[in-house]
Amino acid sequence: KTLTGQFRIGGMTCAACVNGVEGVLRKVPGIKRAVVALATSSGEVEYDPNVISKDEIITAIEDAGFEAAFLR
Ligand code: 9UX
Repeated sequence: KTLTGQFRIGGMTCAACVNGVEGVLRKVPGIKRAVVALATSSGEVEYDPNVISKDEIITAIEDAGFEAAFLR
């Protein structure tokens, strides 16, 4: 099973931030795909809800030093 979640990600100011957030997310177990956009301060994540929750994805983003909120 795969779900798609969209997140608002605050605090990214350059392309390296984007790469950093994507790199962190892609290493998290249960996350299958992560695409982060600087222009919209957002990211889309495909994940296995049996392995990781939306709240845990937000925590992973925050642990990387950015602000995160669930969009839908
Ligand atoms: Mo860019 Mo982000 O220089 O934490 S990597 S500001």
